[in-house]
Amino acid sequence: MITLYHCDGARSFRPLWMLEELGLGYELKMLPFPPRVLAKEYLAINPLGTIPLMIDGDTRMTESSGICHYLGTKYGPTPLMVGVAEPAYGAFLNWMYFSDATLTFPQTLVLRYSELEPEARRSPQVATDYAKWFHGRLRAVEAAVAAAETLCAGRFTAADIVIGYALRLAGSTGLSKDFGPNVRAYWERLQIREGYQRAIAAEQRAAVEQNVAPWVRA
Ligand SMILES: N[C@@H](CCC(=O)N[C@@H](CS)C(=O)NCC(=O)O)C(=O)O
Repeated sequence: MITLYHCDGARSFRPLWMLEELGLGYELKMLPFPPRVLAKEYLAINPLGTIPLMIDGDTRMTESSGICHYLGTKYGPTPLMVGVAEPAYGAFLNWMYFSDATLTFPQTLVLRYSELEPEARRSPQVATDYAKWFHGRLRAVEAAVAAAETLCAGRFTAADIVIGYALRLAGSTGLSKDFGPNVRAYWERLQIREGYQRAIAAEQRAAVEQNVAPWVRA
């Protein structure tokens, strides 16, 4: 059985959504955010203290987009993956890496320096600079979905899951208000997918069952 450690609304939502799209069985373990502070026992399982952590037999992974890639290749074949023989293979891989390194990273700086740090360490300058950086990087998505329903390969793939999560996060960092029209419409399309809605429901159900309160903003 695959085990996924998750916090409400965190990057671990990527593999959760992927698991739902694939229809795989899994155990979802909810933690309060940040686990490094509020669930210190978690450090014994994952010394990084970050989520996600996915355990599948002897395999342990902590990179959200990498876990989606792993699940798709290990438990496929599935149209969610783009194969090496397909023309969109390079574009697919680029979106997979872009999702966290380029599109989520600046958002974490916005979140950290506008909300997570104690008041004295907050920095409106950093938050503003990285919000601009995020919107600059988002231009790639705005262009990609200008004339297409999905990012690549002419179908919904794991690339849409990992980029879709960055758009979900933008909703909670206040950055989604400046989405361009194509990104806005694309994000609306993603949210009506049954797999997305099942993942949201699983997240909410697990939080209630495990009595883990959602993350409350300062
Ligand atoms: N590159 C990693 C980043 C993992 C990460 O930083 N996760 C955040 C939550 S979204 C976290 O655990 N933050 C709490 C902390 O750093 O203590 C990924 O894509 O999964």
